[in-house]
Amino acid sequence: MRKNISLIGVPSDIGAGDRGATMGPEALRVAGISNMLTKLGLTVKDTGNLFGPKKPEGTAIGGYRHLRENVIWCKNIQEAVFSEISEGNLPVMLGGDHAMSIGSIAAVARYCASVSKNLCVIWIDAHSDFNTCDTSPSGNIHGMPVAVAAGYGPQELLSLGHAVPMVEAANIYQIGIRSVDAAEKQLVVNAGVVTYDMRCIDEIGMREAMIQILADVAAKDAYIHVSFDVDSLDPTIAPGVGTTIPGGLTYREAQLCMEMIHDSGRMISLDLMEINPALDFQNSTAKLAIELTASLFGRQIFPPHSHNRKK
Ligand SMILES: [Mn+2]
Repeated sequence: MRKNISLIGVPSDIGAGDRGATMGPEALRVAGISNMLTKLGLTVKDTGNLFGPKKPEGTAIGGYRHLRENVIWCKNIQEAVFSEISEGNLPVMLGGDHAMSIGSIAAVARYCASVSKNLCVIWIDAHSDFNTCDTSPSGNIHGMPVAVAAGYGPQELLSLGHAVPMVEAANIYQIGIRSVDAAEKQLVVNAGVVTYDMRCIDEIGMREAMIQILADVAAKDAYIHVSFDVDSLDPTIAPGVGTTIPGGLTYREAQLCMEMIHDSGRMISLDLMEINPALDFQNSTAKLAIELTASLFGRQIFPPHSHNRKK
């Protein structure tokens, strides 16, 4: 894994229904993200925050809320993330609402294409985020980024990528899903996104789910972009999100997921998304996100399978 980490703050709530994800990047800094990564032996550069339009009032136009402003944000993100990843750094986007991942995935997909490497996306979320203007009840673009990455969406967003789709749907692995709109469900199935929903995690367990996903990624010899929406976690441990859905990932399920992604050695970029301090309790959700991110970057209780465990 790359050892030079570039933090990129994206204080946007432009794609969300609720206000407040604009404070996410600061919450992650206050919770100590730089310090944690440095302690793991990594070199950390905080590039500061990107700028973009503030959220205007208003409802959806043509099925999209604030499409023009979303495009400006995602274009800025695409440029910043591409620049960092091209210099050999590992970009970590501090969100911000999840629509911003359109920008980071556009950048990472462009980079992978430029070095002739396959890309897989591990999308950890309560929602599929696979709406289009025809299926979205709200028009909020943070419910659409996976659809855009897979080639479904408005031209203004699709054209941020090097190609359409940015990522093949079959290379997108979703974990923690438990809230999908009815019409959206059909799109996810038709597109061929790989879905490990909460029932699946209940039935086979996180370990088996990750073994399957990472074996698939290894067979494709791909880099991994991790897009982590903190609403994937159970709301009892992660209250600071706009769209809490019961029945989410437990602390240990999430930790094991992160630990196993780290062990693959394939992660090339990361989004930490949808932390909303306005809805949080004493910054606990940002602190939890830092705990999980530490595992993603190699913090271990013991080296796996190396100590005096009974065979
Ligand atoms: Mn999401």
